[in-house]
Amino acid sequence: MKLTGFELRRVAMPLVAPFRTSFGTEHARDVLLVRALADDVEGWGECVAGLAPLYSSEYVDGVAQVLRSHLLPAVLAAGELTAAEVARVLQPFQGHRMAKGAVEMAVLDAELRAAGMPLAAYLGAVRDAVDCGVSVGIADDVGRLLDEVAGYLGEGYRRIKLKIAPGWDVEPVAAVRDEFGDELLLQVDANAAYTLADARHLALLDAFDLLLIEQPLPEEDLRGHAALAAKLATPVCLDESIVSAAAAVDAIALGACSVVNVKAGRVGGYLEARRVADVCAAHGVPVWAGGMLETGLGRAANVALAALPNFVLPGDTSASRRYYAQDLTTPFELRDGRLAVPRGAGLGVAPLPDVLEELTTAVEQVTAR
Ligand code: OSB
Ligand code: MG
Repeated sequence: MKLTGFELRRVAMPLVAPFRTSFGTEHARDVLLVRALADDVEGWGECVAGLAPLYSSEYVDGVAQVLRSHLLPAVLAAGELTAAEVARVLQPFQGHRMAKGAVEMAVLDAELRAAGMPLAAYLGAVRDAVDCGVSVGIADDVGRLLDEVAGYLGEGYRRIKLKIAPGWDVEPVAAVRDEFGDELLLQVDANAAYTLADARHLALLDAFDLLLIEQPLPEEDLRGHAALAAKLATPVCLDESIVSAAAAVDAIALGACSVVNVKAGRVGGYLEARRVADVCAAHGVPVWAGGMLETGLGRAANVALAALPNFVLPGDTSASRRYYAQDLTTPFELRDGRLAVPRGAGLGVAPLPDVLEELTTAVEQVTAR
């Protein structure tokens, strides 16, 4: 594919309700979209970085800066290239995986559209619909949490993930288990809010038969996760720590996790995400598709990823309405607790032109120099 340029676009996406985690409360996403332009085709990438570097070191203004000054000029200077070659062209630049992932996604969408191939088929999907869970933020009180969970279960979600933090862990988990019964697939996500000194407290969660506890300790603390995993009956799953397939291999070898949350943005793109799933499969470690409050663009790609063979647990691939009153694409709707894998070429979805125009706050062109 010979690219003629890129467009960087910022889109204001208000959330239907504030989303509170151990690292902060999000009211809206300031989404950075990367549009890859070629002669006869275009492709869309969505960057998952948040407003502030709270989940990871990347944040949306920083991503825009590294894209315009470094990454996009390098891709344009490389001339003819395939999406699979984008990571090699960007390899000299350290880190900035969310930025790299957004570029690769845009080039991949353009390439697959030109070839008439759906992303799911390209990645090796084995399902045409995926089981969906929902990630439930920290609530003001347990009563409100139970109402929220009841609403999601009424919509058909097949698994509930509760965000936890010190002071909001055993009590809400016990209440949800008590209210909705032993059959409910239930897991928790700490977003790195605990320390190894909390091991005895976290072991209290063992009583609730959770599918997993996600990222209890800081991103770089693989040894701490291994030590914690040895003290818990609840399986430890890693999110923030798994920044590459190599990191997944190390984490598994150390005994730091027995489940992995796969997010393309966090590992530098959907191709590396597939490698993460592959190395996990080789070690008998199940994976599931995480999410970063994506619009319909990122959601389409996450659903395609979740259709791969080793994605055996329901993902954080929720319907559009769980996040946005107006999605950027035709909304994803839950059917019997599942989302259909898009069938069209590339992402299989594109921004609705009027909605995109209305929500766009800034546009910038980056062309070859
Ligand atoms: O840790 O999985 C996480 C959202 C933003 C940043 C980090 C996380 C999340 C979620 C929501 O849990 C997942 C989703 O529904 O997209
Ligand atoms: Mg997480």
